[in-house]
Amino acid sequence: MSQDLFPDTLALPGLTYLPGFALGDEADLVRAVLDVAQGAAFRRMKTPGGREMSAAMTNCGAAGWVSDAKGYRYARLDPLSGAPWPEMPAIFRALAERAAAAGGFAGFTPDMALINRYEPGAGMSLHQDIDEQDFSAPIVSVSLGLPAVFLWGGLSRAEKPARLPLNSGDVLVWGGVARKFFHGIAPVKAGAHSLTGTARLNLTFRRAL
Ligand code: MD6
Ligand code: FE
Repeated sequence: MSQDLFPDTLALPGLTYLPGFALGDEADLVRAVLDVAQGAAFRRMKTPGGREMSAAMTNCGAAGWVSDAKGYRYARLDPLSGAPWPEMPAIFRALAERAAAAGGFAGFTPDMALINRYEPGAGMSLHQDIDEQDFSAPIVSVSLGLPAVFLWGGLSRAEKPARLPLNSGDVLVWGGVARKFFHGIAPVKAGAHSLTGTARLNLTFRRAL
């Protein structure tokens, strides 16, 4: 269709928006998040500056993203338990690979997923994802539960971000020229969702190691 009022993908340079791409998998994905959290609990990490982040996090796969007084990094062991992070659920990997292909990154296989949980009022200030080894790999981001507004900046923190509303089941694939763009999440508004209750969950699949 040449004039599609409701495109099922929207591509900005380096960012592909796949609305509803994960809708059929929502319930299984939420169950898998709860499984991961049984092995590696959600926790609110501290920034290197000593502030507690408002989103709670956990990880699965070969490494986990961690933040503490020593800085931001990927760690093969969960600092809370001293054990490896839970394995990545098969449904996570399958979805991430399908979405990456839909976003122009066929062949991407994530080695880990960072899972963020936002309760109302929690958000994430503008940041770059630059702790990974391989910037040729994209990031695949899956939203579940309460809606949120994604803030989409540029290569400098000073650029005023665009605001992209995200709903449960929406997927972003992100890489190439935009791989190091600043981005964030506006404070999540209170609400209720049948699968996640009062929370928004976000999965970001990465090639970290
Ligand atoms: C979030 N996401 O949606 C936070 N980073 O909860 C991110 O920080 C993010 O969605 C890189 C690529 C996609 C993302
Ligand atoms: Fe990020």
